[in-house]
Amino acid sequence: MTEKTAKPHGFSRRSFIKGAAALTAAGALAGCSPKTNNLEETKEPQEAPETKIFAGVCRGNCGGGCFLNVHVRDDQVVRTSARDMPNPEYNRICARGLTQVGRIYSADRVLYPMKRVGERGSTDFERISWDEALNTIAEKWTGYREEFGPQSIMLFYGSGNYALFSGSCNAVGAVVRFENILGCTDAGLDVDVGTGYGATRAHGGSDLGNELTDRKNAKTQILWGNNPAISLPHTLHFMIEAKEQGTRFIVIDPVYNPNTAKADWWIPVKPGTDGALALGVINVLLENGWVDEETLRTKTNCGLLIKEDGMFLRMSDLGVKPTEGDVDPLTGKPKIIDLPAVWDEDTGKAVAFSEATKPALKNVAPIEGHAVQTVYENAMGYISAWTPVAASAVCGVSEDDIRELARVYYEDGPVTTEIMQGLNHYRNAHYTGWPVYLVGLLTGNAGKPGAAIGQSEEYLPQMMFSNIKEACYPVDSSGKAAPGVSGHLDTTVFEEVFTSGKFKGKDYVVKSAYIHCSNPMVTMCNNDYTARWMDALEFVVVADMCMTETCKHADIVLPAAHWFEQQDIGFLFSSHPYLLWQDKCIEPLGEAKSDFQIFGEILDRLGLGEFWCTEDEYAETVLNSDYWKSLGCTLENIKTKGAVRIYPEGDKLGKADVLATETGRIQLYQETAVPNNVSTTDFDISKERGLYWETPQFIGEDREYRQQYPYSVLSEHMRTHTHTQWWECGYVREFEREPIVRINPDDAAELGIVEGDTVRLSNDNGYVVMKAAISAGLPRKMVSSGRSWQKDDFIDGHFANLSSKDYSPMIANQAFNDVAVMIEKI
Ligand SMILES: Nc1nc2c(c(=O)[nH]1)N[C@H]1C(S)=C(S)[C@@H](COP(=O)(O)OP(=O)(O)OC[C@H]3O[C@@H](n4cnc5c(=O)[nH]c(N)nc54)[C@H](O)[C@@H]3O)O[C@H]1N2
Ligand SMILES: Nc1nc2c(c(=O)[nH]1)N[C@H]1C(S)=C(S)[C@@H](COP(=O)(O)OP(=O)(O)OC[C@H]3O[C@@H](n4cnc5c(=O)[nH]c(N)nc54)[C@H](O)[C@@H]3O)O[C@H]1N2
Ligand code: SF4
Ligand SMILES: [Mo]
Repeated sequence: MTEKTAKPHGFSRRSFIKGAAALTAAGALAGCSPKTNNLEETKEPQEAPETKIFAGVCRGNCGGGCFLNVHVRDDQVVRTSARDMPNPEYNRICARGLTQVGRIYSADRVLYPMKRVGERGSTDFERISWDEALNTIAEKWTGYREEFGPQSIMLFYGSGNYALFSGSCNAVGAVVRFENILGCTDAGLDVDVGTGYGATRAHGGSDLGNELTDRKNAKTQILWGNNPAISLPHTLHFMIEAKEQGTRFIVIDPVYNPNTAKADWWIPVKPGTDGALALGVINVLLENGWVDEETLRTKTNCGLLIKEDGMFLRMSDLGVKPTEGDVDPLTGKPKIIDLPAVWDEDTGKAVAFSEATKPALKNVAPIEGHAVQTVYENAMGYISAWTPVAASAVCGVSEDDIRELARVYYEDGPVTTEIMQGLNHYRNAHYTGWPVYLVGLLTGNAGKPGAAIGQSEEYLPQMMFSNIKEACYPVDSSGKAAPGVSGHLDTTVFEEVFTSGKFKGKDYVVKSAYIHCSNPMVTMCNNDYTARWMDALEFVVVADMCMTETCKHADIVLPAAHWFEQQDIGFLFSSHPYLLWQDKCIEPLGEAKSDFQIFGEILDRLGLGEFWCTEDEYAETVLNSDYWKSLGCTLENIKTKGAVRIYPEGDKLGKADVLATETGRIQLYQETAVPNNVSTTDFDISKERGLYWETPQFIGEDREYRQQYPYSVLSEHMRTHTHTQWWECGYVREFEREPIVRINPDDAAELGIVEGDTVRLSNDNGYVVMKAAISAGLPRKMVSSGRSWQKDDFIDGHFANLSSKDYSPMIANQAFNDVAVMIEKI
């Protein structure tokens, strides 16, 4: 497609842009798109260069995946604009999408392979050739592999690019094939999994969200720990349009922010205490009989019987031999079926739960010598303590408001509850997730038009229907399969493992890391710790588009091509149901290469090139599954149509009639718990079986730590950055020049701080110095700050130093907001 442009007057556009590119390559342009000043005018009028428009996908981890037009003139990207989706309701772009040009031609682009010649952390690098870079990697890695084994190389990848070939989709991206061929250690971001892990206890699976276009069917929509105005800007209009059509808009958030400003009702909960709020709501629902007995008996596991050892009474306890079911794809063995029993009041017998017409909810006498308690009794034992009075004392929401919220779920449905990560970035996130999801589930507010709970567009389930086996575990010509990764490490153990060469008492040597699509020096908790683990490694390679704080700790930096400099497929988004095609719009700048190509060239030099393939072959393999075929999701279709839906029109994501739990029902108790944290050796099972909630580790008002450090710290996902991305974009700098911390006016007055003062935030982990701003949107004793800045942006210290790198033994989930500090004016 082409666009005729106005004839440029007076100077040759072609020569000026070429000149600008050369300047940029030399690092002389300050992170902006080509400028038009100081250029000599040519006398000869020239033909207007043609503008070509290509398909582009904006695909950092803002969850957006906006479909863009990339306007190219003279082999230069000159502009981006929103591109039409098949359903125009999904057409979107934001200020970041509009400033992509500033990233491509940023002075901070990495244009050539570089090797470190100074200290780790310094900017002393020297340009080297691709041959030298790849040969050094191959030589080092071959040595480590031979001496210590394949696990001695660790692949760490983040969320920089949600695309199939060169990105970081952790389900089916080519990066997964790369690491399985290497047989290396797998590592990545330990983030965003706490609430979901807890929610899984309630319903067994992933989110129960509906497509965003369903929002208008809700009578009530509740944002519970979600900031779409900033974090998912392309989704907010669905919510606001529904509001305009009469859907009530409720926001549960400690902060008065742009979403709250639009709310019909704002519920200002204390940070990290939503679990208490939800338990208070459940208490009201059950005390008032607003969850009817029929629901409790037939839609929940409340009738199941718990023995004294905490395990369910099963049919085998009653002498019924277990049977074999389908083969479990994970173990390759048949599943053993030994159903939990209930006491059926209709027949006066203990039977398999699925046989009973009226499972007893309480007072079941011992059965064949087993004293039992029902799940209902167990749950009520806990819930009854969470009266509105008790819940209000912890979460700060009034008793009346807790009762009113319960009433809304009971009477004002269908209710859609939209949850993102506001509940998640605390140490107690999984204890919060379970009761919060129960509120929606117990009131029937899931799996129906207008009724849903979770994130509206969560696509991991669809990705899992790909042909992962052949795409990610390739076979060579002799029939030998790629070995698969040798192990997984969570960040919390990196330093210990890298320095001791041991993991859980066994030898586990890691010598080298390859960092792909991530900036962990800024994005992982505790920057000092991240520097320590990176520096504990002998050889670090970072592939990035720009010279991040992480690159500065690398031995070799590889220039990754920008998204528009390569073909790819946008895969895994949270805001629309499409796979999107990315054209190669321009040649990579400098000597940049696509990551897909880099992976292949590294494997070639390690003698493993036979396992690699072309991009088209990769896509065709991934999409070669019944699921994708049934939807017409072929490579050909994606290339020609640009956008192809990933589930049928009108198909709800959040089917909640049969849940993915053992009983297919809502759970209020589970007998076992598997930690999602590889370093865990021990945990307290008594906290993990039934409902249980505790305050966050550092910001809980009952915690001693808080006495010394009275301010909780919220990390804001910034409007101008997607995590750290766009830091290199000059336009963005013009909007937001430096980090600031926002403080409530009364707190500021108490501290003697006024707008613009320099302040120091500190705690046991570290400190940061930046400017203060006064904001009445924040509650007392809670401050907030954008979390995407790099070390050089701060007056002193680092924001990422305030957080602790440790997490709950149950789940590898970094607790970015479980941070308390003291504040001094300096
Ligand atoms: N512009 C931009 N967009 C992004 C990102 C980005 O960096 N920049 N990052 C993306 C990623 S990976 C993620 S995970 C998402 C995160 O997206 P969100 O989860 O929407 O963002 P957060 O800012 O973490 O928090 C959401 C809201 O929760 C509130 N909150 C904080 N603590 C609590 C609490 O204890 N209880 C309740 N009820 N609310 C609380 C905050 O005030 C905020 O309004 O954003 C994605 N989108
Ligand atoms: N304090 C605090 N920290 C947080 C959070 C918080 O709320 N508070 N949120 C956390 C969350 S929710 C998340 S998801 C993480 C995200 O953490 P990261 O994934 O580490 O975040 P990004 O800053 O997006 O880093 C991506 C990097 O990949 C690069 N990149 C982009 N595209 C490509 C490509 O195609 N190839 C290569 N090789 N590189 C590419 C970018 O330039 C960028 O440097 O951050 C977490 N960190
Ligand atoms: S940054 Fe996110 S919202 Fe903005 S254009 Fe890109 S994908 Fe869309
Ligand atoms: Mo995230």
